[in-house]
Amino acid sequence: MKATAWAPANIAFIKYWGKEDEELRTPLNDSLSMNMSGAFTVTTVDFDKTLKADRVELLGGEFSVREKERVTRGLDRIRKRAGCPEFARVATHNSFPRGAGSAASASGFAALTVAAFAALGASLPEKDLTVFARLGSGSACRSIPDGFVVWQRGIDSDSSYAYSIFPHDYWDIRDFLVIVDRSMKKVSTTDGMKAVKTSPFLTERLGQIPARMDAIRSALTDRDFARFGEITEEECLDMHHIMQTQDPALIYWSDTTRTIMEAVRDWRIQGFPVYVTIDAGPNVHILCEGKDAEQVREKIGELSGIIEVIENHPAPGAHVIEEHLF
Ligand code: 2P0
Repeated sequence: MKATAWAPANIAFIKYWGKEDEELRTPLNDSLSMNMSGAFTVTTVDFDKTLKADRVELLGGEFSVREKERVTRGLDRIRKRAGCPEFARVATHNSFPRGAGSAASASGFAALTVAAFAALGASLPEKDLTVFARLGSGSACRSIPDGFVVWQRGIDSDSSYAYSIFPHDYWDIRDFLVIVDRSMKKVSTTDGMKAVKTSPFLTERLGQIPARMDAIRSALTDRDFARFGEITEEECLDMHHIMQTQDPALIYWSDTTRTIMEAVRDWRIQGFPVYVTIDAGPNVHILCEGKDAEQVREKIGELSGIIEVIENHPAPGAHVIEEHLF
């Protein structure tokens, strides 16, 4: 009744910002992401009939009451599906700071879903696993399939699932996650997204997403990095424009965020094919191709105000591993 899973965080190139249904966490639009090799969660789940309640533990940190309840609700859904009445002991370890954008809930719910079903001996199709992960945290569904992943909006819960479009070894894109602030954000993504419809620009954004999805898929198919980077930056700025024009406005960038965005633009003018994307926080993802990684690493080393850099290449999706946390 015990199993452990590894799950990557993922970085979205076409972003999820806004829900169709708050409870089901179905999104307003399709999104597209890449799994991150260096930012991941390992979770062990043990269903134990001697327990009187779930015991949920974050190694090297502390879950809030709200986070623990969210994990318990996730376990309840899994218990119901697998027909198991037992409570579980859960231990989780993250390889990266929890305030790093939305990454921890994505890898966290992907790892929890895969570990819990494995502990119960239930083998679900990948599609169903992505739906269960999505119910815990929307972006978590994208951390289950391999490599480069699309989460389709769908028309209901069952049709809003994620699938791989290219495996992790398809293209050596590097994502340098530049941490400029380790603290937890003041407004959670779940709360921030609730106000999305107050932005007067949302309808326009949603109208542009299908063409942007087609364009980025064809840039990936052609391995056209400049095209891929342009679409990624355009999309990042568009999502932050929505955030900044919501009521109340959500401004996640810090001065260091802006300085890094400008530095990357300068590097591009100097001839380096390098682009940025930013999630719901001040940290910056700097993207380049593997062949340029060494030079970009050096350039990042010259920036000031940086706490930590996590270098990522495309990673496999969530999977069971043999080594348990307890
Ligand atoms: C994304 N984000 O596509 C975007 C970019 C944040 C900015 O997915 O409420 O933490 O748990 O479904 O999954 C953050 O969303 O939100 C997110 P919930 P989640 O990666």
